[in-house]
Formats: sequence, structure tokens, C-alpha cells
Amino acid sequence: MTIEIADVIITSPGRNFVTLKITTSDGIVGWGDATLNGRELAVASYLSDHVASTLVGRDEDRIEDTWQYLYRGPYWRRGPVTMAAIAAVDMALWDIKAKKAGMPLYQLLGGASREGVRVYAHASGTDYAALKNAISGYEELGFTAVRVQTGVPGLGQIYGVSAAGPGVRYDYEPAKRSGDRPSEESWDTRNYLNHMPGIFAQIREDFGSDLRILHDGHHRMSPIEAARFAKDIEPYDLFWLEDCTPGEDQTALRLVRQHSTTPLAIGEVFNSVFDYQTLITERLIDYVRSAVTHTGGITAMKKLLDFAAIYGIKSGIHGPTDISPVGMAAALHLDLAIHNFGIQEYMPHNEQTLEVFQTSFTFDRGFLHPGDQPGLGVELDEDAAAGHEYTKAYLPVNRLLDGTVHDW
Ligand code: GCO
Ligand code: MG
Repeated sequence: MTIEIADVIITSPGRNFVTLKITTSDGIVGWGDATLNGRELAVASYLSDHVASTLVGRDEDRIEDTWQYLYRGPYWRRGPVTMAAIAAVDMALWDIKAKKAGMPLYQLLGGASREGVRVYAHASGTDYAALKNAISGYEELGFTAVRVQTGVPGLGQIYGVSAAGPGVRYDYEPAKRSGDRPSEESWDTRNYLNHMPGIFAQIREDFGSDLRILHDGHHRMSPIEAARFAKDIEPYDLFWLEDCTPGEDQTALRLVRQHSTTPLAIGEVFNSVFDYQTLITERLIDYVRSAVTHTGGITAMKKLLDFAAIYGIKSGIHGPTDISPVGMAAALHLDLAIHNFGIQEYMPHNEQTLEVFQTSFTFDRGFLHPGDQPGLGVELDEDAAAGHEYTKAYLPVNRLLDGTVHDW
């Protein structure tokens, strides 16, 4: 059998998604997530204008060869657009292979290494009272781990904080449909550094020591600021401090490591193992944060996580709402199978999205399971998808109070 058609489906059920549909000559369909938040059309074009025709007639079973063909063939390599496109092809081919085998994908990756995949939710609030309410709500749903983000005095809307009112699930959607340019947010690191340790102290006082607390610095600190922050929050026993500095400066974390044992997670903006080489070989991080969708797919992610395992580093795969249910399912199959699993991010998709993507993964008391459907276990309803037209959306741009552009 061979690949007969490769179609790109762009849909926007509340937020934008790009999905690749590969159909074989025997009519088997595989799905791949190609969503790159704020740059969706670039990946859609890379696939439809440059990749799709090269897939037709290829043996769908030759996944590794196709991966190498798409990585080395174009000459230009790496980068979020290229690697998201390769990821979509890779996911779709693994979906097809597992469907042909009549097995859930995790069985082809070595079978289950655990009963379920511990996940963390996003708890946020403009102030501590709202954050406390959100944490309580997620604990009541059975979550044993929450990422906590809160407003900072003197600042308006900042990354990670939902403006939604009190309730259990704050649907924090960072991409804004802001017309022809991004919205802008303001930031002051000093306010943040002075404010956050007290928030963690309050959380520990209110919720005790068992709850796993995660926090996302979102690239906004300098190396010495990150070193101070990681040291200041050490007493609160975070599960991880994420993206404490802009990760591309891999050696910056040597300074943070010198000052603190707070576990570090980095990599959601990375797209290849080479982005991690120093971080992993020098054990500068404890968790690999990439999404399957942004790192070249299941083939590349498995190799990356196996490399990390050699250094005692675990997975912490990226799972926000801008990773589609297809990308989330791919993560869950890897999470269930690999030995060095750490934790899985889980921002539940909204109802509109779940009408377009029929999923089979299940949530039970803080753990997800990918399900035992053959393949990835997600099907896209093309009629439902057609009902949600693409609308351009941008991630915000961040500026310091003096107007200097800063990492968002
Ligand atoms: C996370 C991420 C997200 C990103 C978003 C960008 O930890 O989930 O930091 O919140 O900002 O995925 O599209
Ligand atoms: Mg993050």
C-alpha cells in the first residue's frame, strides 16, 4: 500500500488548529497535528505547498525513512514551522501503522509502563483569592498537580493569568484575535520576583505539602534573576520552575543550577534535540518540555526522551489548548510507554473543539489514559471542522514598563 492523498485541514473551533489527513491506497486515514500558535498558516502552506505532493506514492509503513526524507531532503532544516510539518506527517503515519496493527499506538512503542499518566492543570487568578479558588476547584476534580500563575501588583494582564471569573476551569487562551497585530502586555520582573515567593508560601500554608505545584517563568528572567528566584522559592518544594530564562541560551542555566535545587523544565519553544544538547548532557534541566507537535513528531520525540533518560531527565510534554487533541493523544501514547515519564500538561479543550475532534483518551482522578482504540484514538469530523472558519490570532507582545520589548 502507499500514501494516496495528503490534505491540510484548518479549523477554528474557538481557537485555530491545523491538521494533516493522510489517506492510503487502501483507504486508511491517519491524522497529524500541525498547529503552531500564531503562525498556523505558515505550517499549513509548508505542508500543502511543499510537502504533500512528495508524499504521494510513498510506502506509508516507512516512517523513519519518510522522517529523514522530510528532514534532510529540503536542505533547510529545523525551526518550528518545518518541525511542526514533519511532526504532522509522522503522527499521521504512526496513526496509520497502529490502525493497521489493530493496536493503540502505545503498544507499538513498547507497551504500557504505568497504569495512567499524571497530569497537571492550569490554575490561575488575578489575585491570590482567585488563584486559591482555582486550585481548590482542580483539587476537587482530582488533580494532584497544578500550575499556578497569578497577577502581579502594579501590572495589568500578564502571561498565564485568566481573566475569567471564579470557577473551576479557567480557559486561559493566550492567542488573541486582535486584528492585524498582536495585543501588548506590560511586565516588570522586579515586581514579579518580590511578589511570587509569598504566593507559594500561602499556597503551601493553604494546601499542604502533597500538592505538586508547578510554575511557568515564561522566559522572562535574566540568568541572575532566575538564580535568585529559584533560590527564593526552594522552601516551597515546586515540582518544577519552567522556562525561567530564554532557553536558547542553554549555558545560562549553569548559573541557576549553582544557586538552587528547584527542579527546572525547559523546551516548549524548542524543536530539535540540538536545542537541548548542552541542557541534557550537563544535566541543567530535570524535565523536557517540548510538544510532540513542535519537535518533529513521535519518531523524534521518542529519540529525544530516550537521550534525556540517559542523564536522568524526565518528560514534561507540552499540552496547552494550542496543541490539538491529536497532538495531545500522541503525547499520551508516548507518556504511557516511556520509562522516564515525568508529568503531562493538560489544559482541557473546549466543547467546540471536542465536537470537531472525537477523542478516546479518558481522565480519572488526576490521571489521563490514551485509550485502547487502534491508532492514536482521535478522529476529526471534517463537516464539523468546516463550520469553523480560520481567524488570524496572535500571541501577545510583552514590553517592560519603559516600553522595551521583552519576552512574553
Ligand atoms: C505552557 C505554555 C503556554 C504557551 C502557549 C503558547 O506552559 O503551556 O507556556 O501557555 O504560552 O502554548 O502558544
Ligand atoms: Mg510554558
